Amino acid sequence: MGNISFIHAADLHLDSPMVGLKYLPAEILARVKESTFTAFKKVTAAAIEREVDFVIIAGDLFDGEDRSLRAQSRFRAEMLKLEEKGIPVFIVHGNHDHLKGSWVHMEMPRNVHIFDTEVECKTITAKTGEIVHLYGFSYGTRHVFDRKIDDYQKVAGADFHIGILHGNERTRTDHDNYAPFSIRDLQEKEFDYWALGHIHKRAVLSESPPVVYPGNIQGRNKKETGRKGFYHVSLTNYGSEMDFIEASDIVWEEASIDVSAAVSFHEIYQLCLQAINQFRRDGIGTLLSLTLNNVHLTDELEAKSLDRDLLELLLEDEKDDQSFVWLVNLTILTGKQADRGQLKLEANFYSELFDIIDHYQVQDQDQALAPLYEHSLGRKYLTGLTEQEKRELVERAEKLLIDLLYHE
Ligand SMILES: [Mn+2]
Repeated sequence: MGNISFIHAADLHLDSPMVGLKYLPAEILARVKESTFTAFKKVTAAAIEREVDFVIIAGDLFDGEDRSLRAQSRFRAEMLKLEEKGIPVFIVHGNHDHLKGSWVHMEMPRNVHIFDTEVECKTITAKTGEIVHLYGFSYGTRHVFDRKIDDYQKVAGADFHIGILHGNERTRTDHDNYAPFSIRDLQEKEFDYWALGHIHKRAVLSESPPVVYPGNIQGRNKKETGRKGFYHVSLTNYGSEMDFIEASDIVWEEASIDVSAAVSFHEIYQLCLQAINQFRRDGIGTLLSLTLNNVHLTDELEAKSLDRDLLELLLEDEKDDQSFVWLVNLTILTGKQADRGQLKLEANFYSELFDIIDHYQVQDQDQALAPLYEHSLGRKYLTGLTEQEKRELVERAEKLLIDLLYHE
């Protein structure tokens, strides 16, 4: 019985602009901006080292529909490395890099096979002589809401059948419902593997056959936490084996620590250092959001230093460290952090408050920020906030409010 092995990656988002990070020190910012490429190099290096039969990339190779030339040329360089080793690459384009976008076209080497906008079947013969059918389609436009899954039809004559699909498993309501499908839809096709893309959080939706979102290869913001990477998959006639390989060069993390036992600035500082060092990993950069809960310093001078000096102190030696842990957020809370449900039970007032927060509109926020953004000096130096930054502002405001209100 033969077996085949391949790499399944998705959502490379090459040259992602990494918005909202301009305040990072130059060395770290440069590393973050390079990180999607660094991560992708790990994908191709693994393909070569593990001598796989082929590589699948399940959509969103490029972050923008204009596919920067820088991103294309660096992607092409990686493809050439694979061509030299005789490794074919099968690609579908997703909602981010759909085919209607306008970009300066850069020719890819012959080992690169790109699926067209209608579902089609491509054939490859593995090193062991096994014949593999791969099925997939690329997004012709940004918004594809059709049930493309209905167009996937098994074509006889292969030892293995692999579906490639950039789309949304329909219960995942927090994502755009592109090319929706259910797990049952996929299982009914009786393929041997489903290589999915679109959802950036890694998830194995089914084991047999494997239905897999590998997640993106490099986190792009603080919502995309944890180690990111791709799968090395082996299929035999008896089943499958999957090996997750980390690709991320920069990892986003979040943590909160209870500092109620600390009685001095120095003790809190030590606890922070401890937390930071727990995240330090050799050769990997970490961007950490840290929350301190139950801060109670009675000495006024020490308490003031928390706001004024702690962050700066914690960042001091990080920028020169290859394995840095950089605090992108330090939230200092004095009260207990109770959750919404618990607070609502305690007083009606909280239900009302959360209602107001949930219905807080963009125009309210713009109005609140107007004195800053319409100030003659402010206007000159400030760039607008992204949707995500606006949401974060509201989240942080909620935390602060609760902290102040809930103070014992
Ligand atoms: Mn994506």
